[in-house]
Amino acid sequence: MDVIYDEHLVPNYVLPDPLTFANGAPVTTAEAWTARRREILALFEHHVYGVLPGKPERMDFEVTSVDKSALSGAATRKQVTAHFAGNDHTASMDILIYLPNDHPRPTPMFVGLNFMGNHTVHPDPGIALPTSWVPAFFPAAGIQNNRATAVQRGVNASHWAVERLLERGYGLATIYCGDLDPDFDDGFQNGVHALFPRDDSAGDAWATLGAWAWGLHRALDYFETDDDIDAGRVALIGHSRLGKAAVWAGATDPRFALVISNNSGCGGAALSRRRYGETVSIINSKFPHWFCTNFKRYNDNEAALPVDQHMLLALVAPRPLYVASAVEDRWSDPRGEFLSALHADPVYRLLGRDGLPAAHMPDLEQPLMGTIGYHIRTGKHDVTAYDWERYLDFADLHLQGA
Ligand code: GTR
Repeated sequence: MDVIYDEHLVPNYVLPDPLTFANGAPVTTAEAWTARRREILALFEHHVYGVLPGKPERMDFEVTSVDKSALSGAATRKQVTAHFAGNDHTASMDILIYLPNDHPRPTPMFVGLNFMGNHTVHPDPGIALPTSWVPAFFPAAGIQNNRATAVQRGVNASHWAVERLLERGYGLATIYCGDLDPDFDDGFQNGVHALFPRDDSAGDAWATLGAWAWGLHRALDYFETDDDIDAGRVALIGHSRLGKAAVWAGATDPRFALVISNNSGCGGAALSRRRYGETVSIINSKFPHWFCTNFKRYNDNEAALPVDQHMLLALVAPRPLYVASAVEDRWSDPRGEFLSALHADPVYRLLGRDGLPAAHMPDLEQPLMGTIGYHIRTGKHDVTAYDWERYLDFADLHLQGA
């Protein structure tokens, strides 16, 4: 089927109402929302992302290096390996952390997964190279046999405004997503899936997005043990497929104080029922390992989904939520991302928050900053300096009380 890039071709659809219980009863109080929230979470687990396990049998954190004068003295760089064991398997993830030296501790943080290895987020030569499988997204950048080399140091630095974060008083923590689960379909043998017995008899076993979200939860477990980090002020951010994982992680773990979706598109912030750009059936065929088995039932059958993605965003309420789009990123359906935020708004209002301060999609680079934030910027699918400045403004508003 042709990809829809024309608003006139978007089918008519009816969204499920986050504020109506499955039995038809209305949700009119914050207490009732707590029960409805549990219902919606269970629907996303069963039909979309699969059920996340909790902590593994064993987990410990090893601080492998601390450099108090990293980045010409602007930052303290810590590297921490989280070791996991369970089900006769082991796995580990490396957390790269920068903390600003010129701001008081404990530090409010941004945390997000990266696509290709911690060493790609900044040219800093002190960052350890990953030893796990890495994708050859930039073949020219010297990836051989899916192993990282020093040649890729900093190749994704434009996605990570490290110096700006530090200047504005925030720390950054990042983890290579492939430490948790390499991004290919291997039947869930590698990565952290092996730490738990697998039972997919109900079609709702966790898949790759789930493993990535799980790793973010474990990162927060680490932050809670680190006196330099303010674990109560952690903003979770993710771009694209890692934005899908970030929103799922934020929806399933209320310890994250703020959640940011950068161009997360289908299976992230965008409404599935619009079928604009990437659809459920396209994503499930290209990436069969991202979502749970049951999600395949909704290929070209979105109307049968008991949820849509505005309900995922509503699971973040009443915490601050920011959704960002890019005008040329039609594959991610910018309007569908906006509408999702708009249709999450009634839940924020029920909980006494101001929600999204607009009824219509704003013009380019006219950010909306309520408890829900939104912008659409010029340009393509990417994370840019413009995006980061808005996330920092939003974090100042909600995490610093400025
Ligand atoms: C695309 C995929 C999108 C998005 C993107 C990315 O190929 O269709 O859903 O996740 O990759 O992660 O950059």
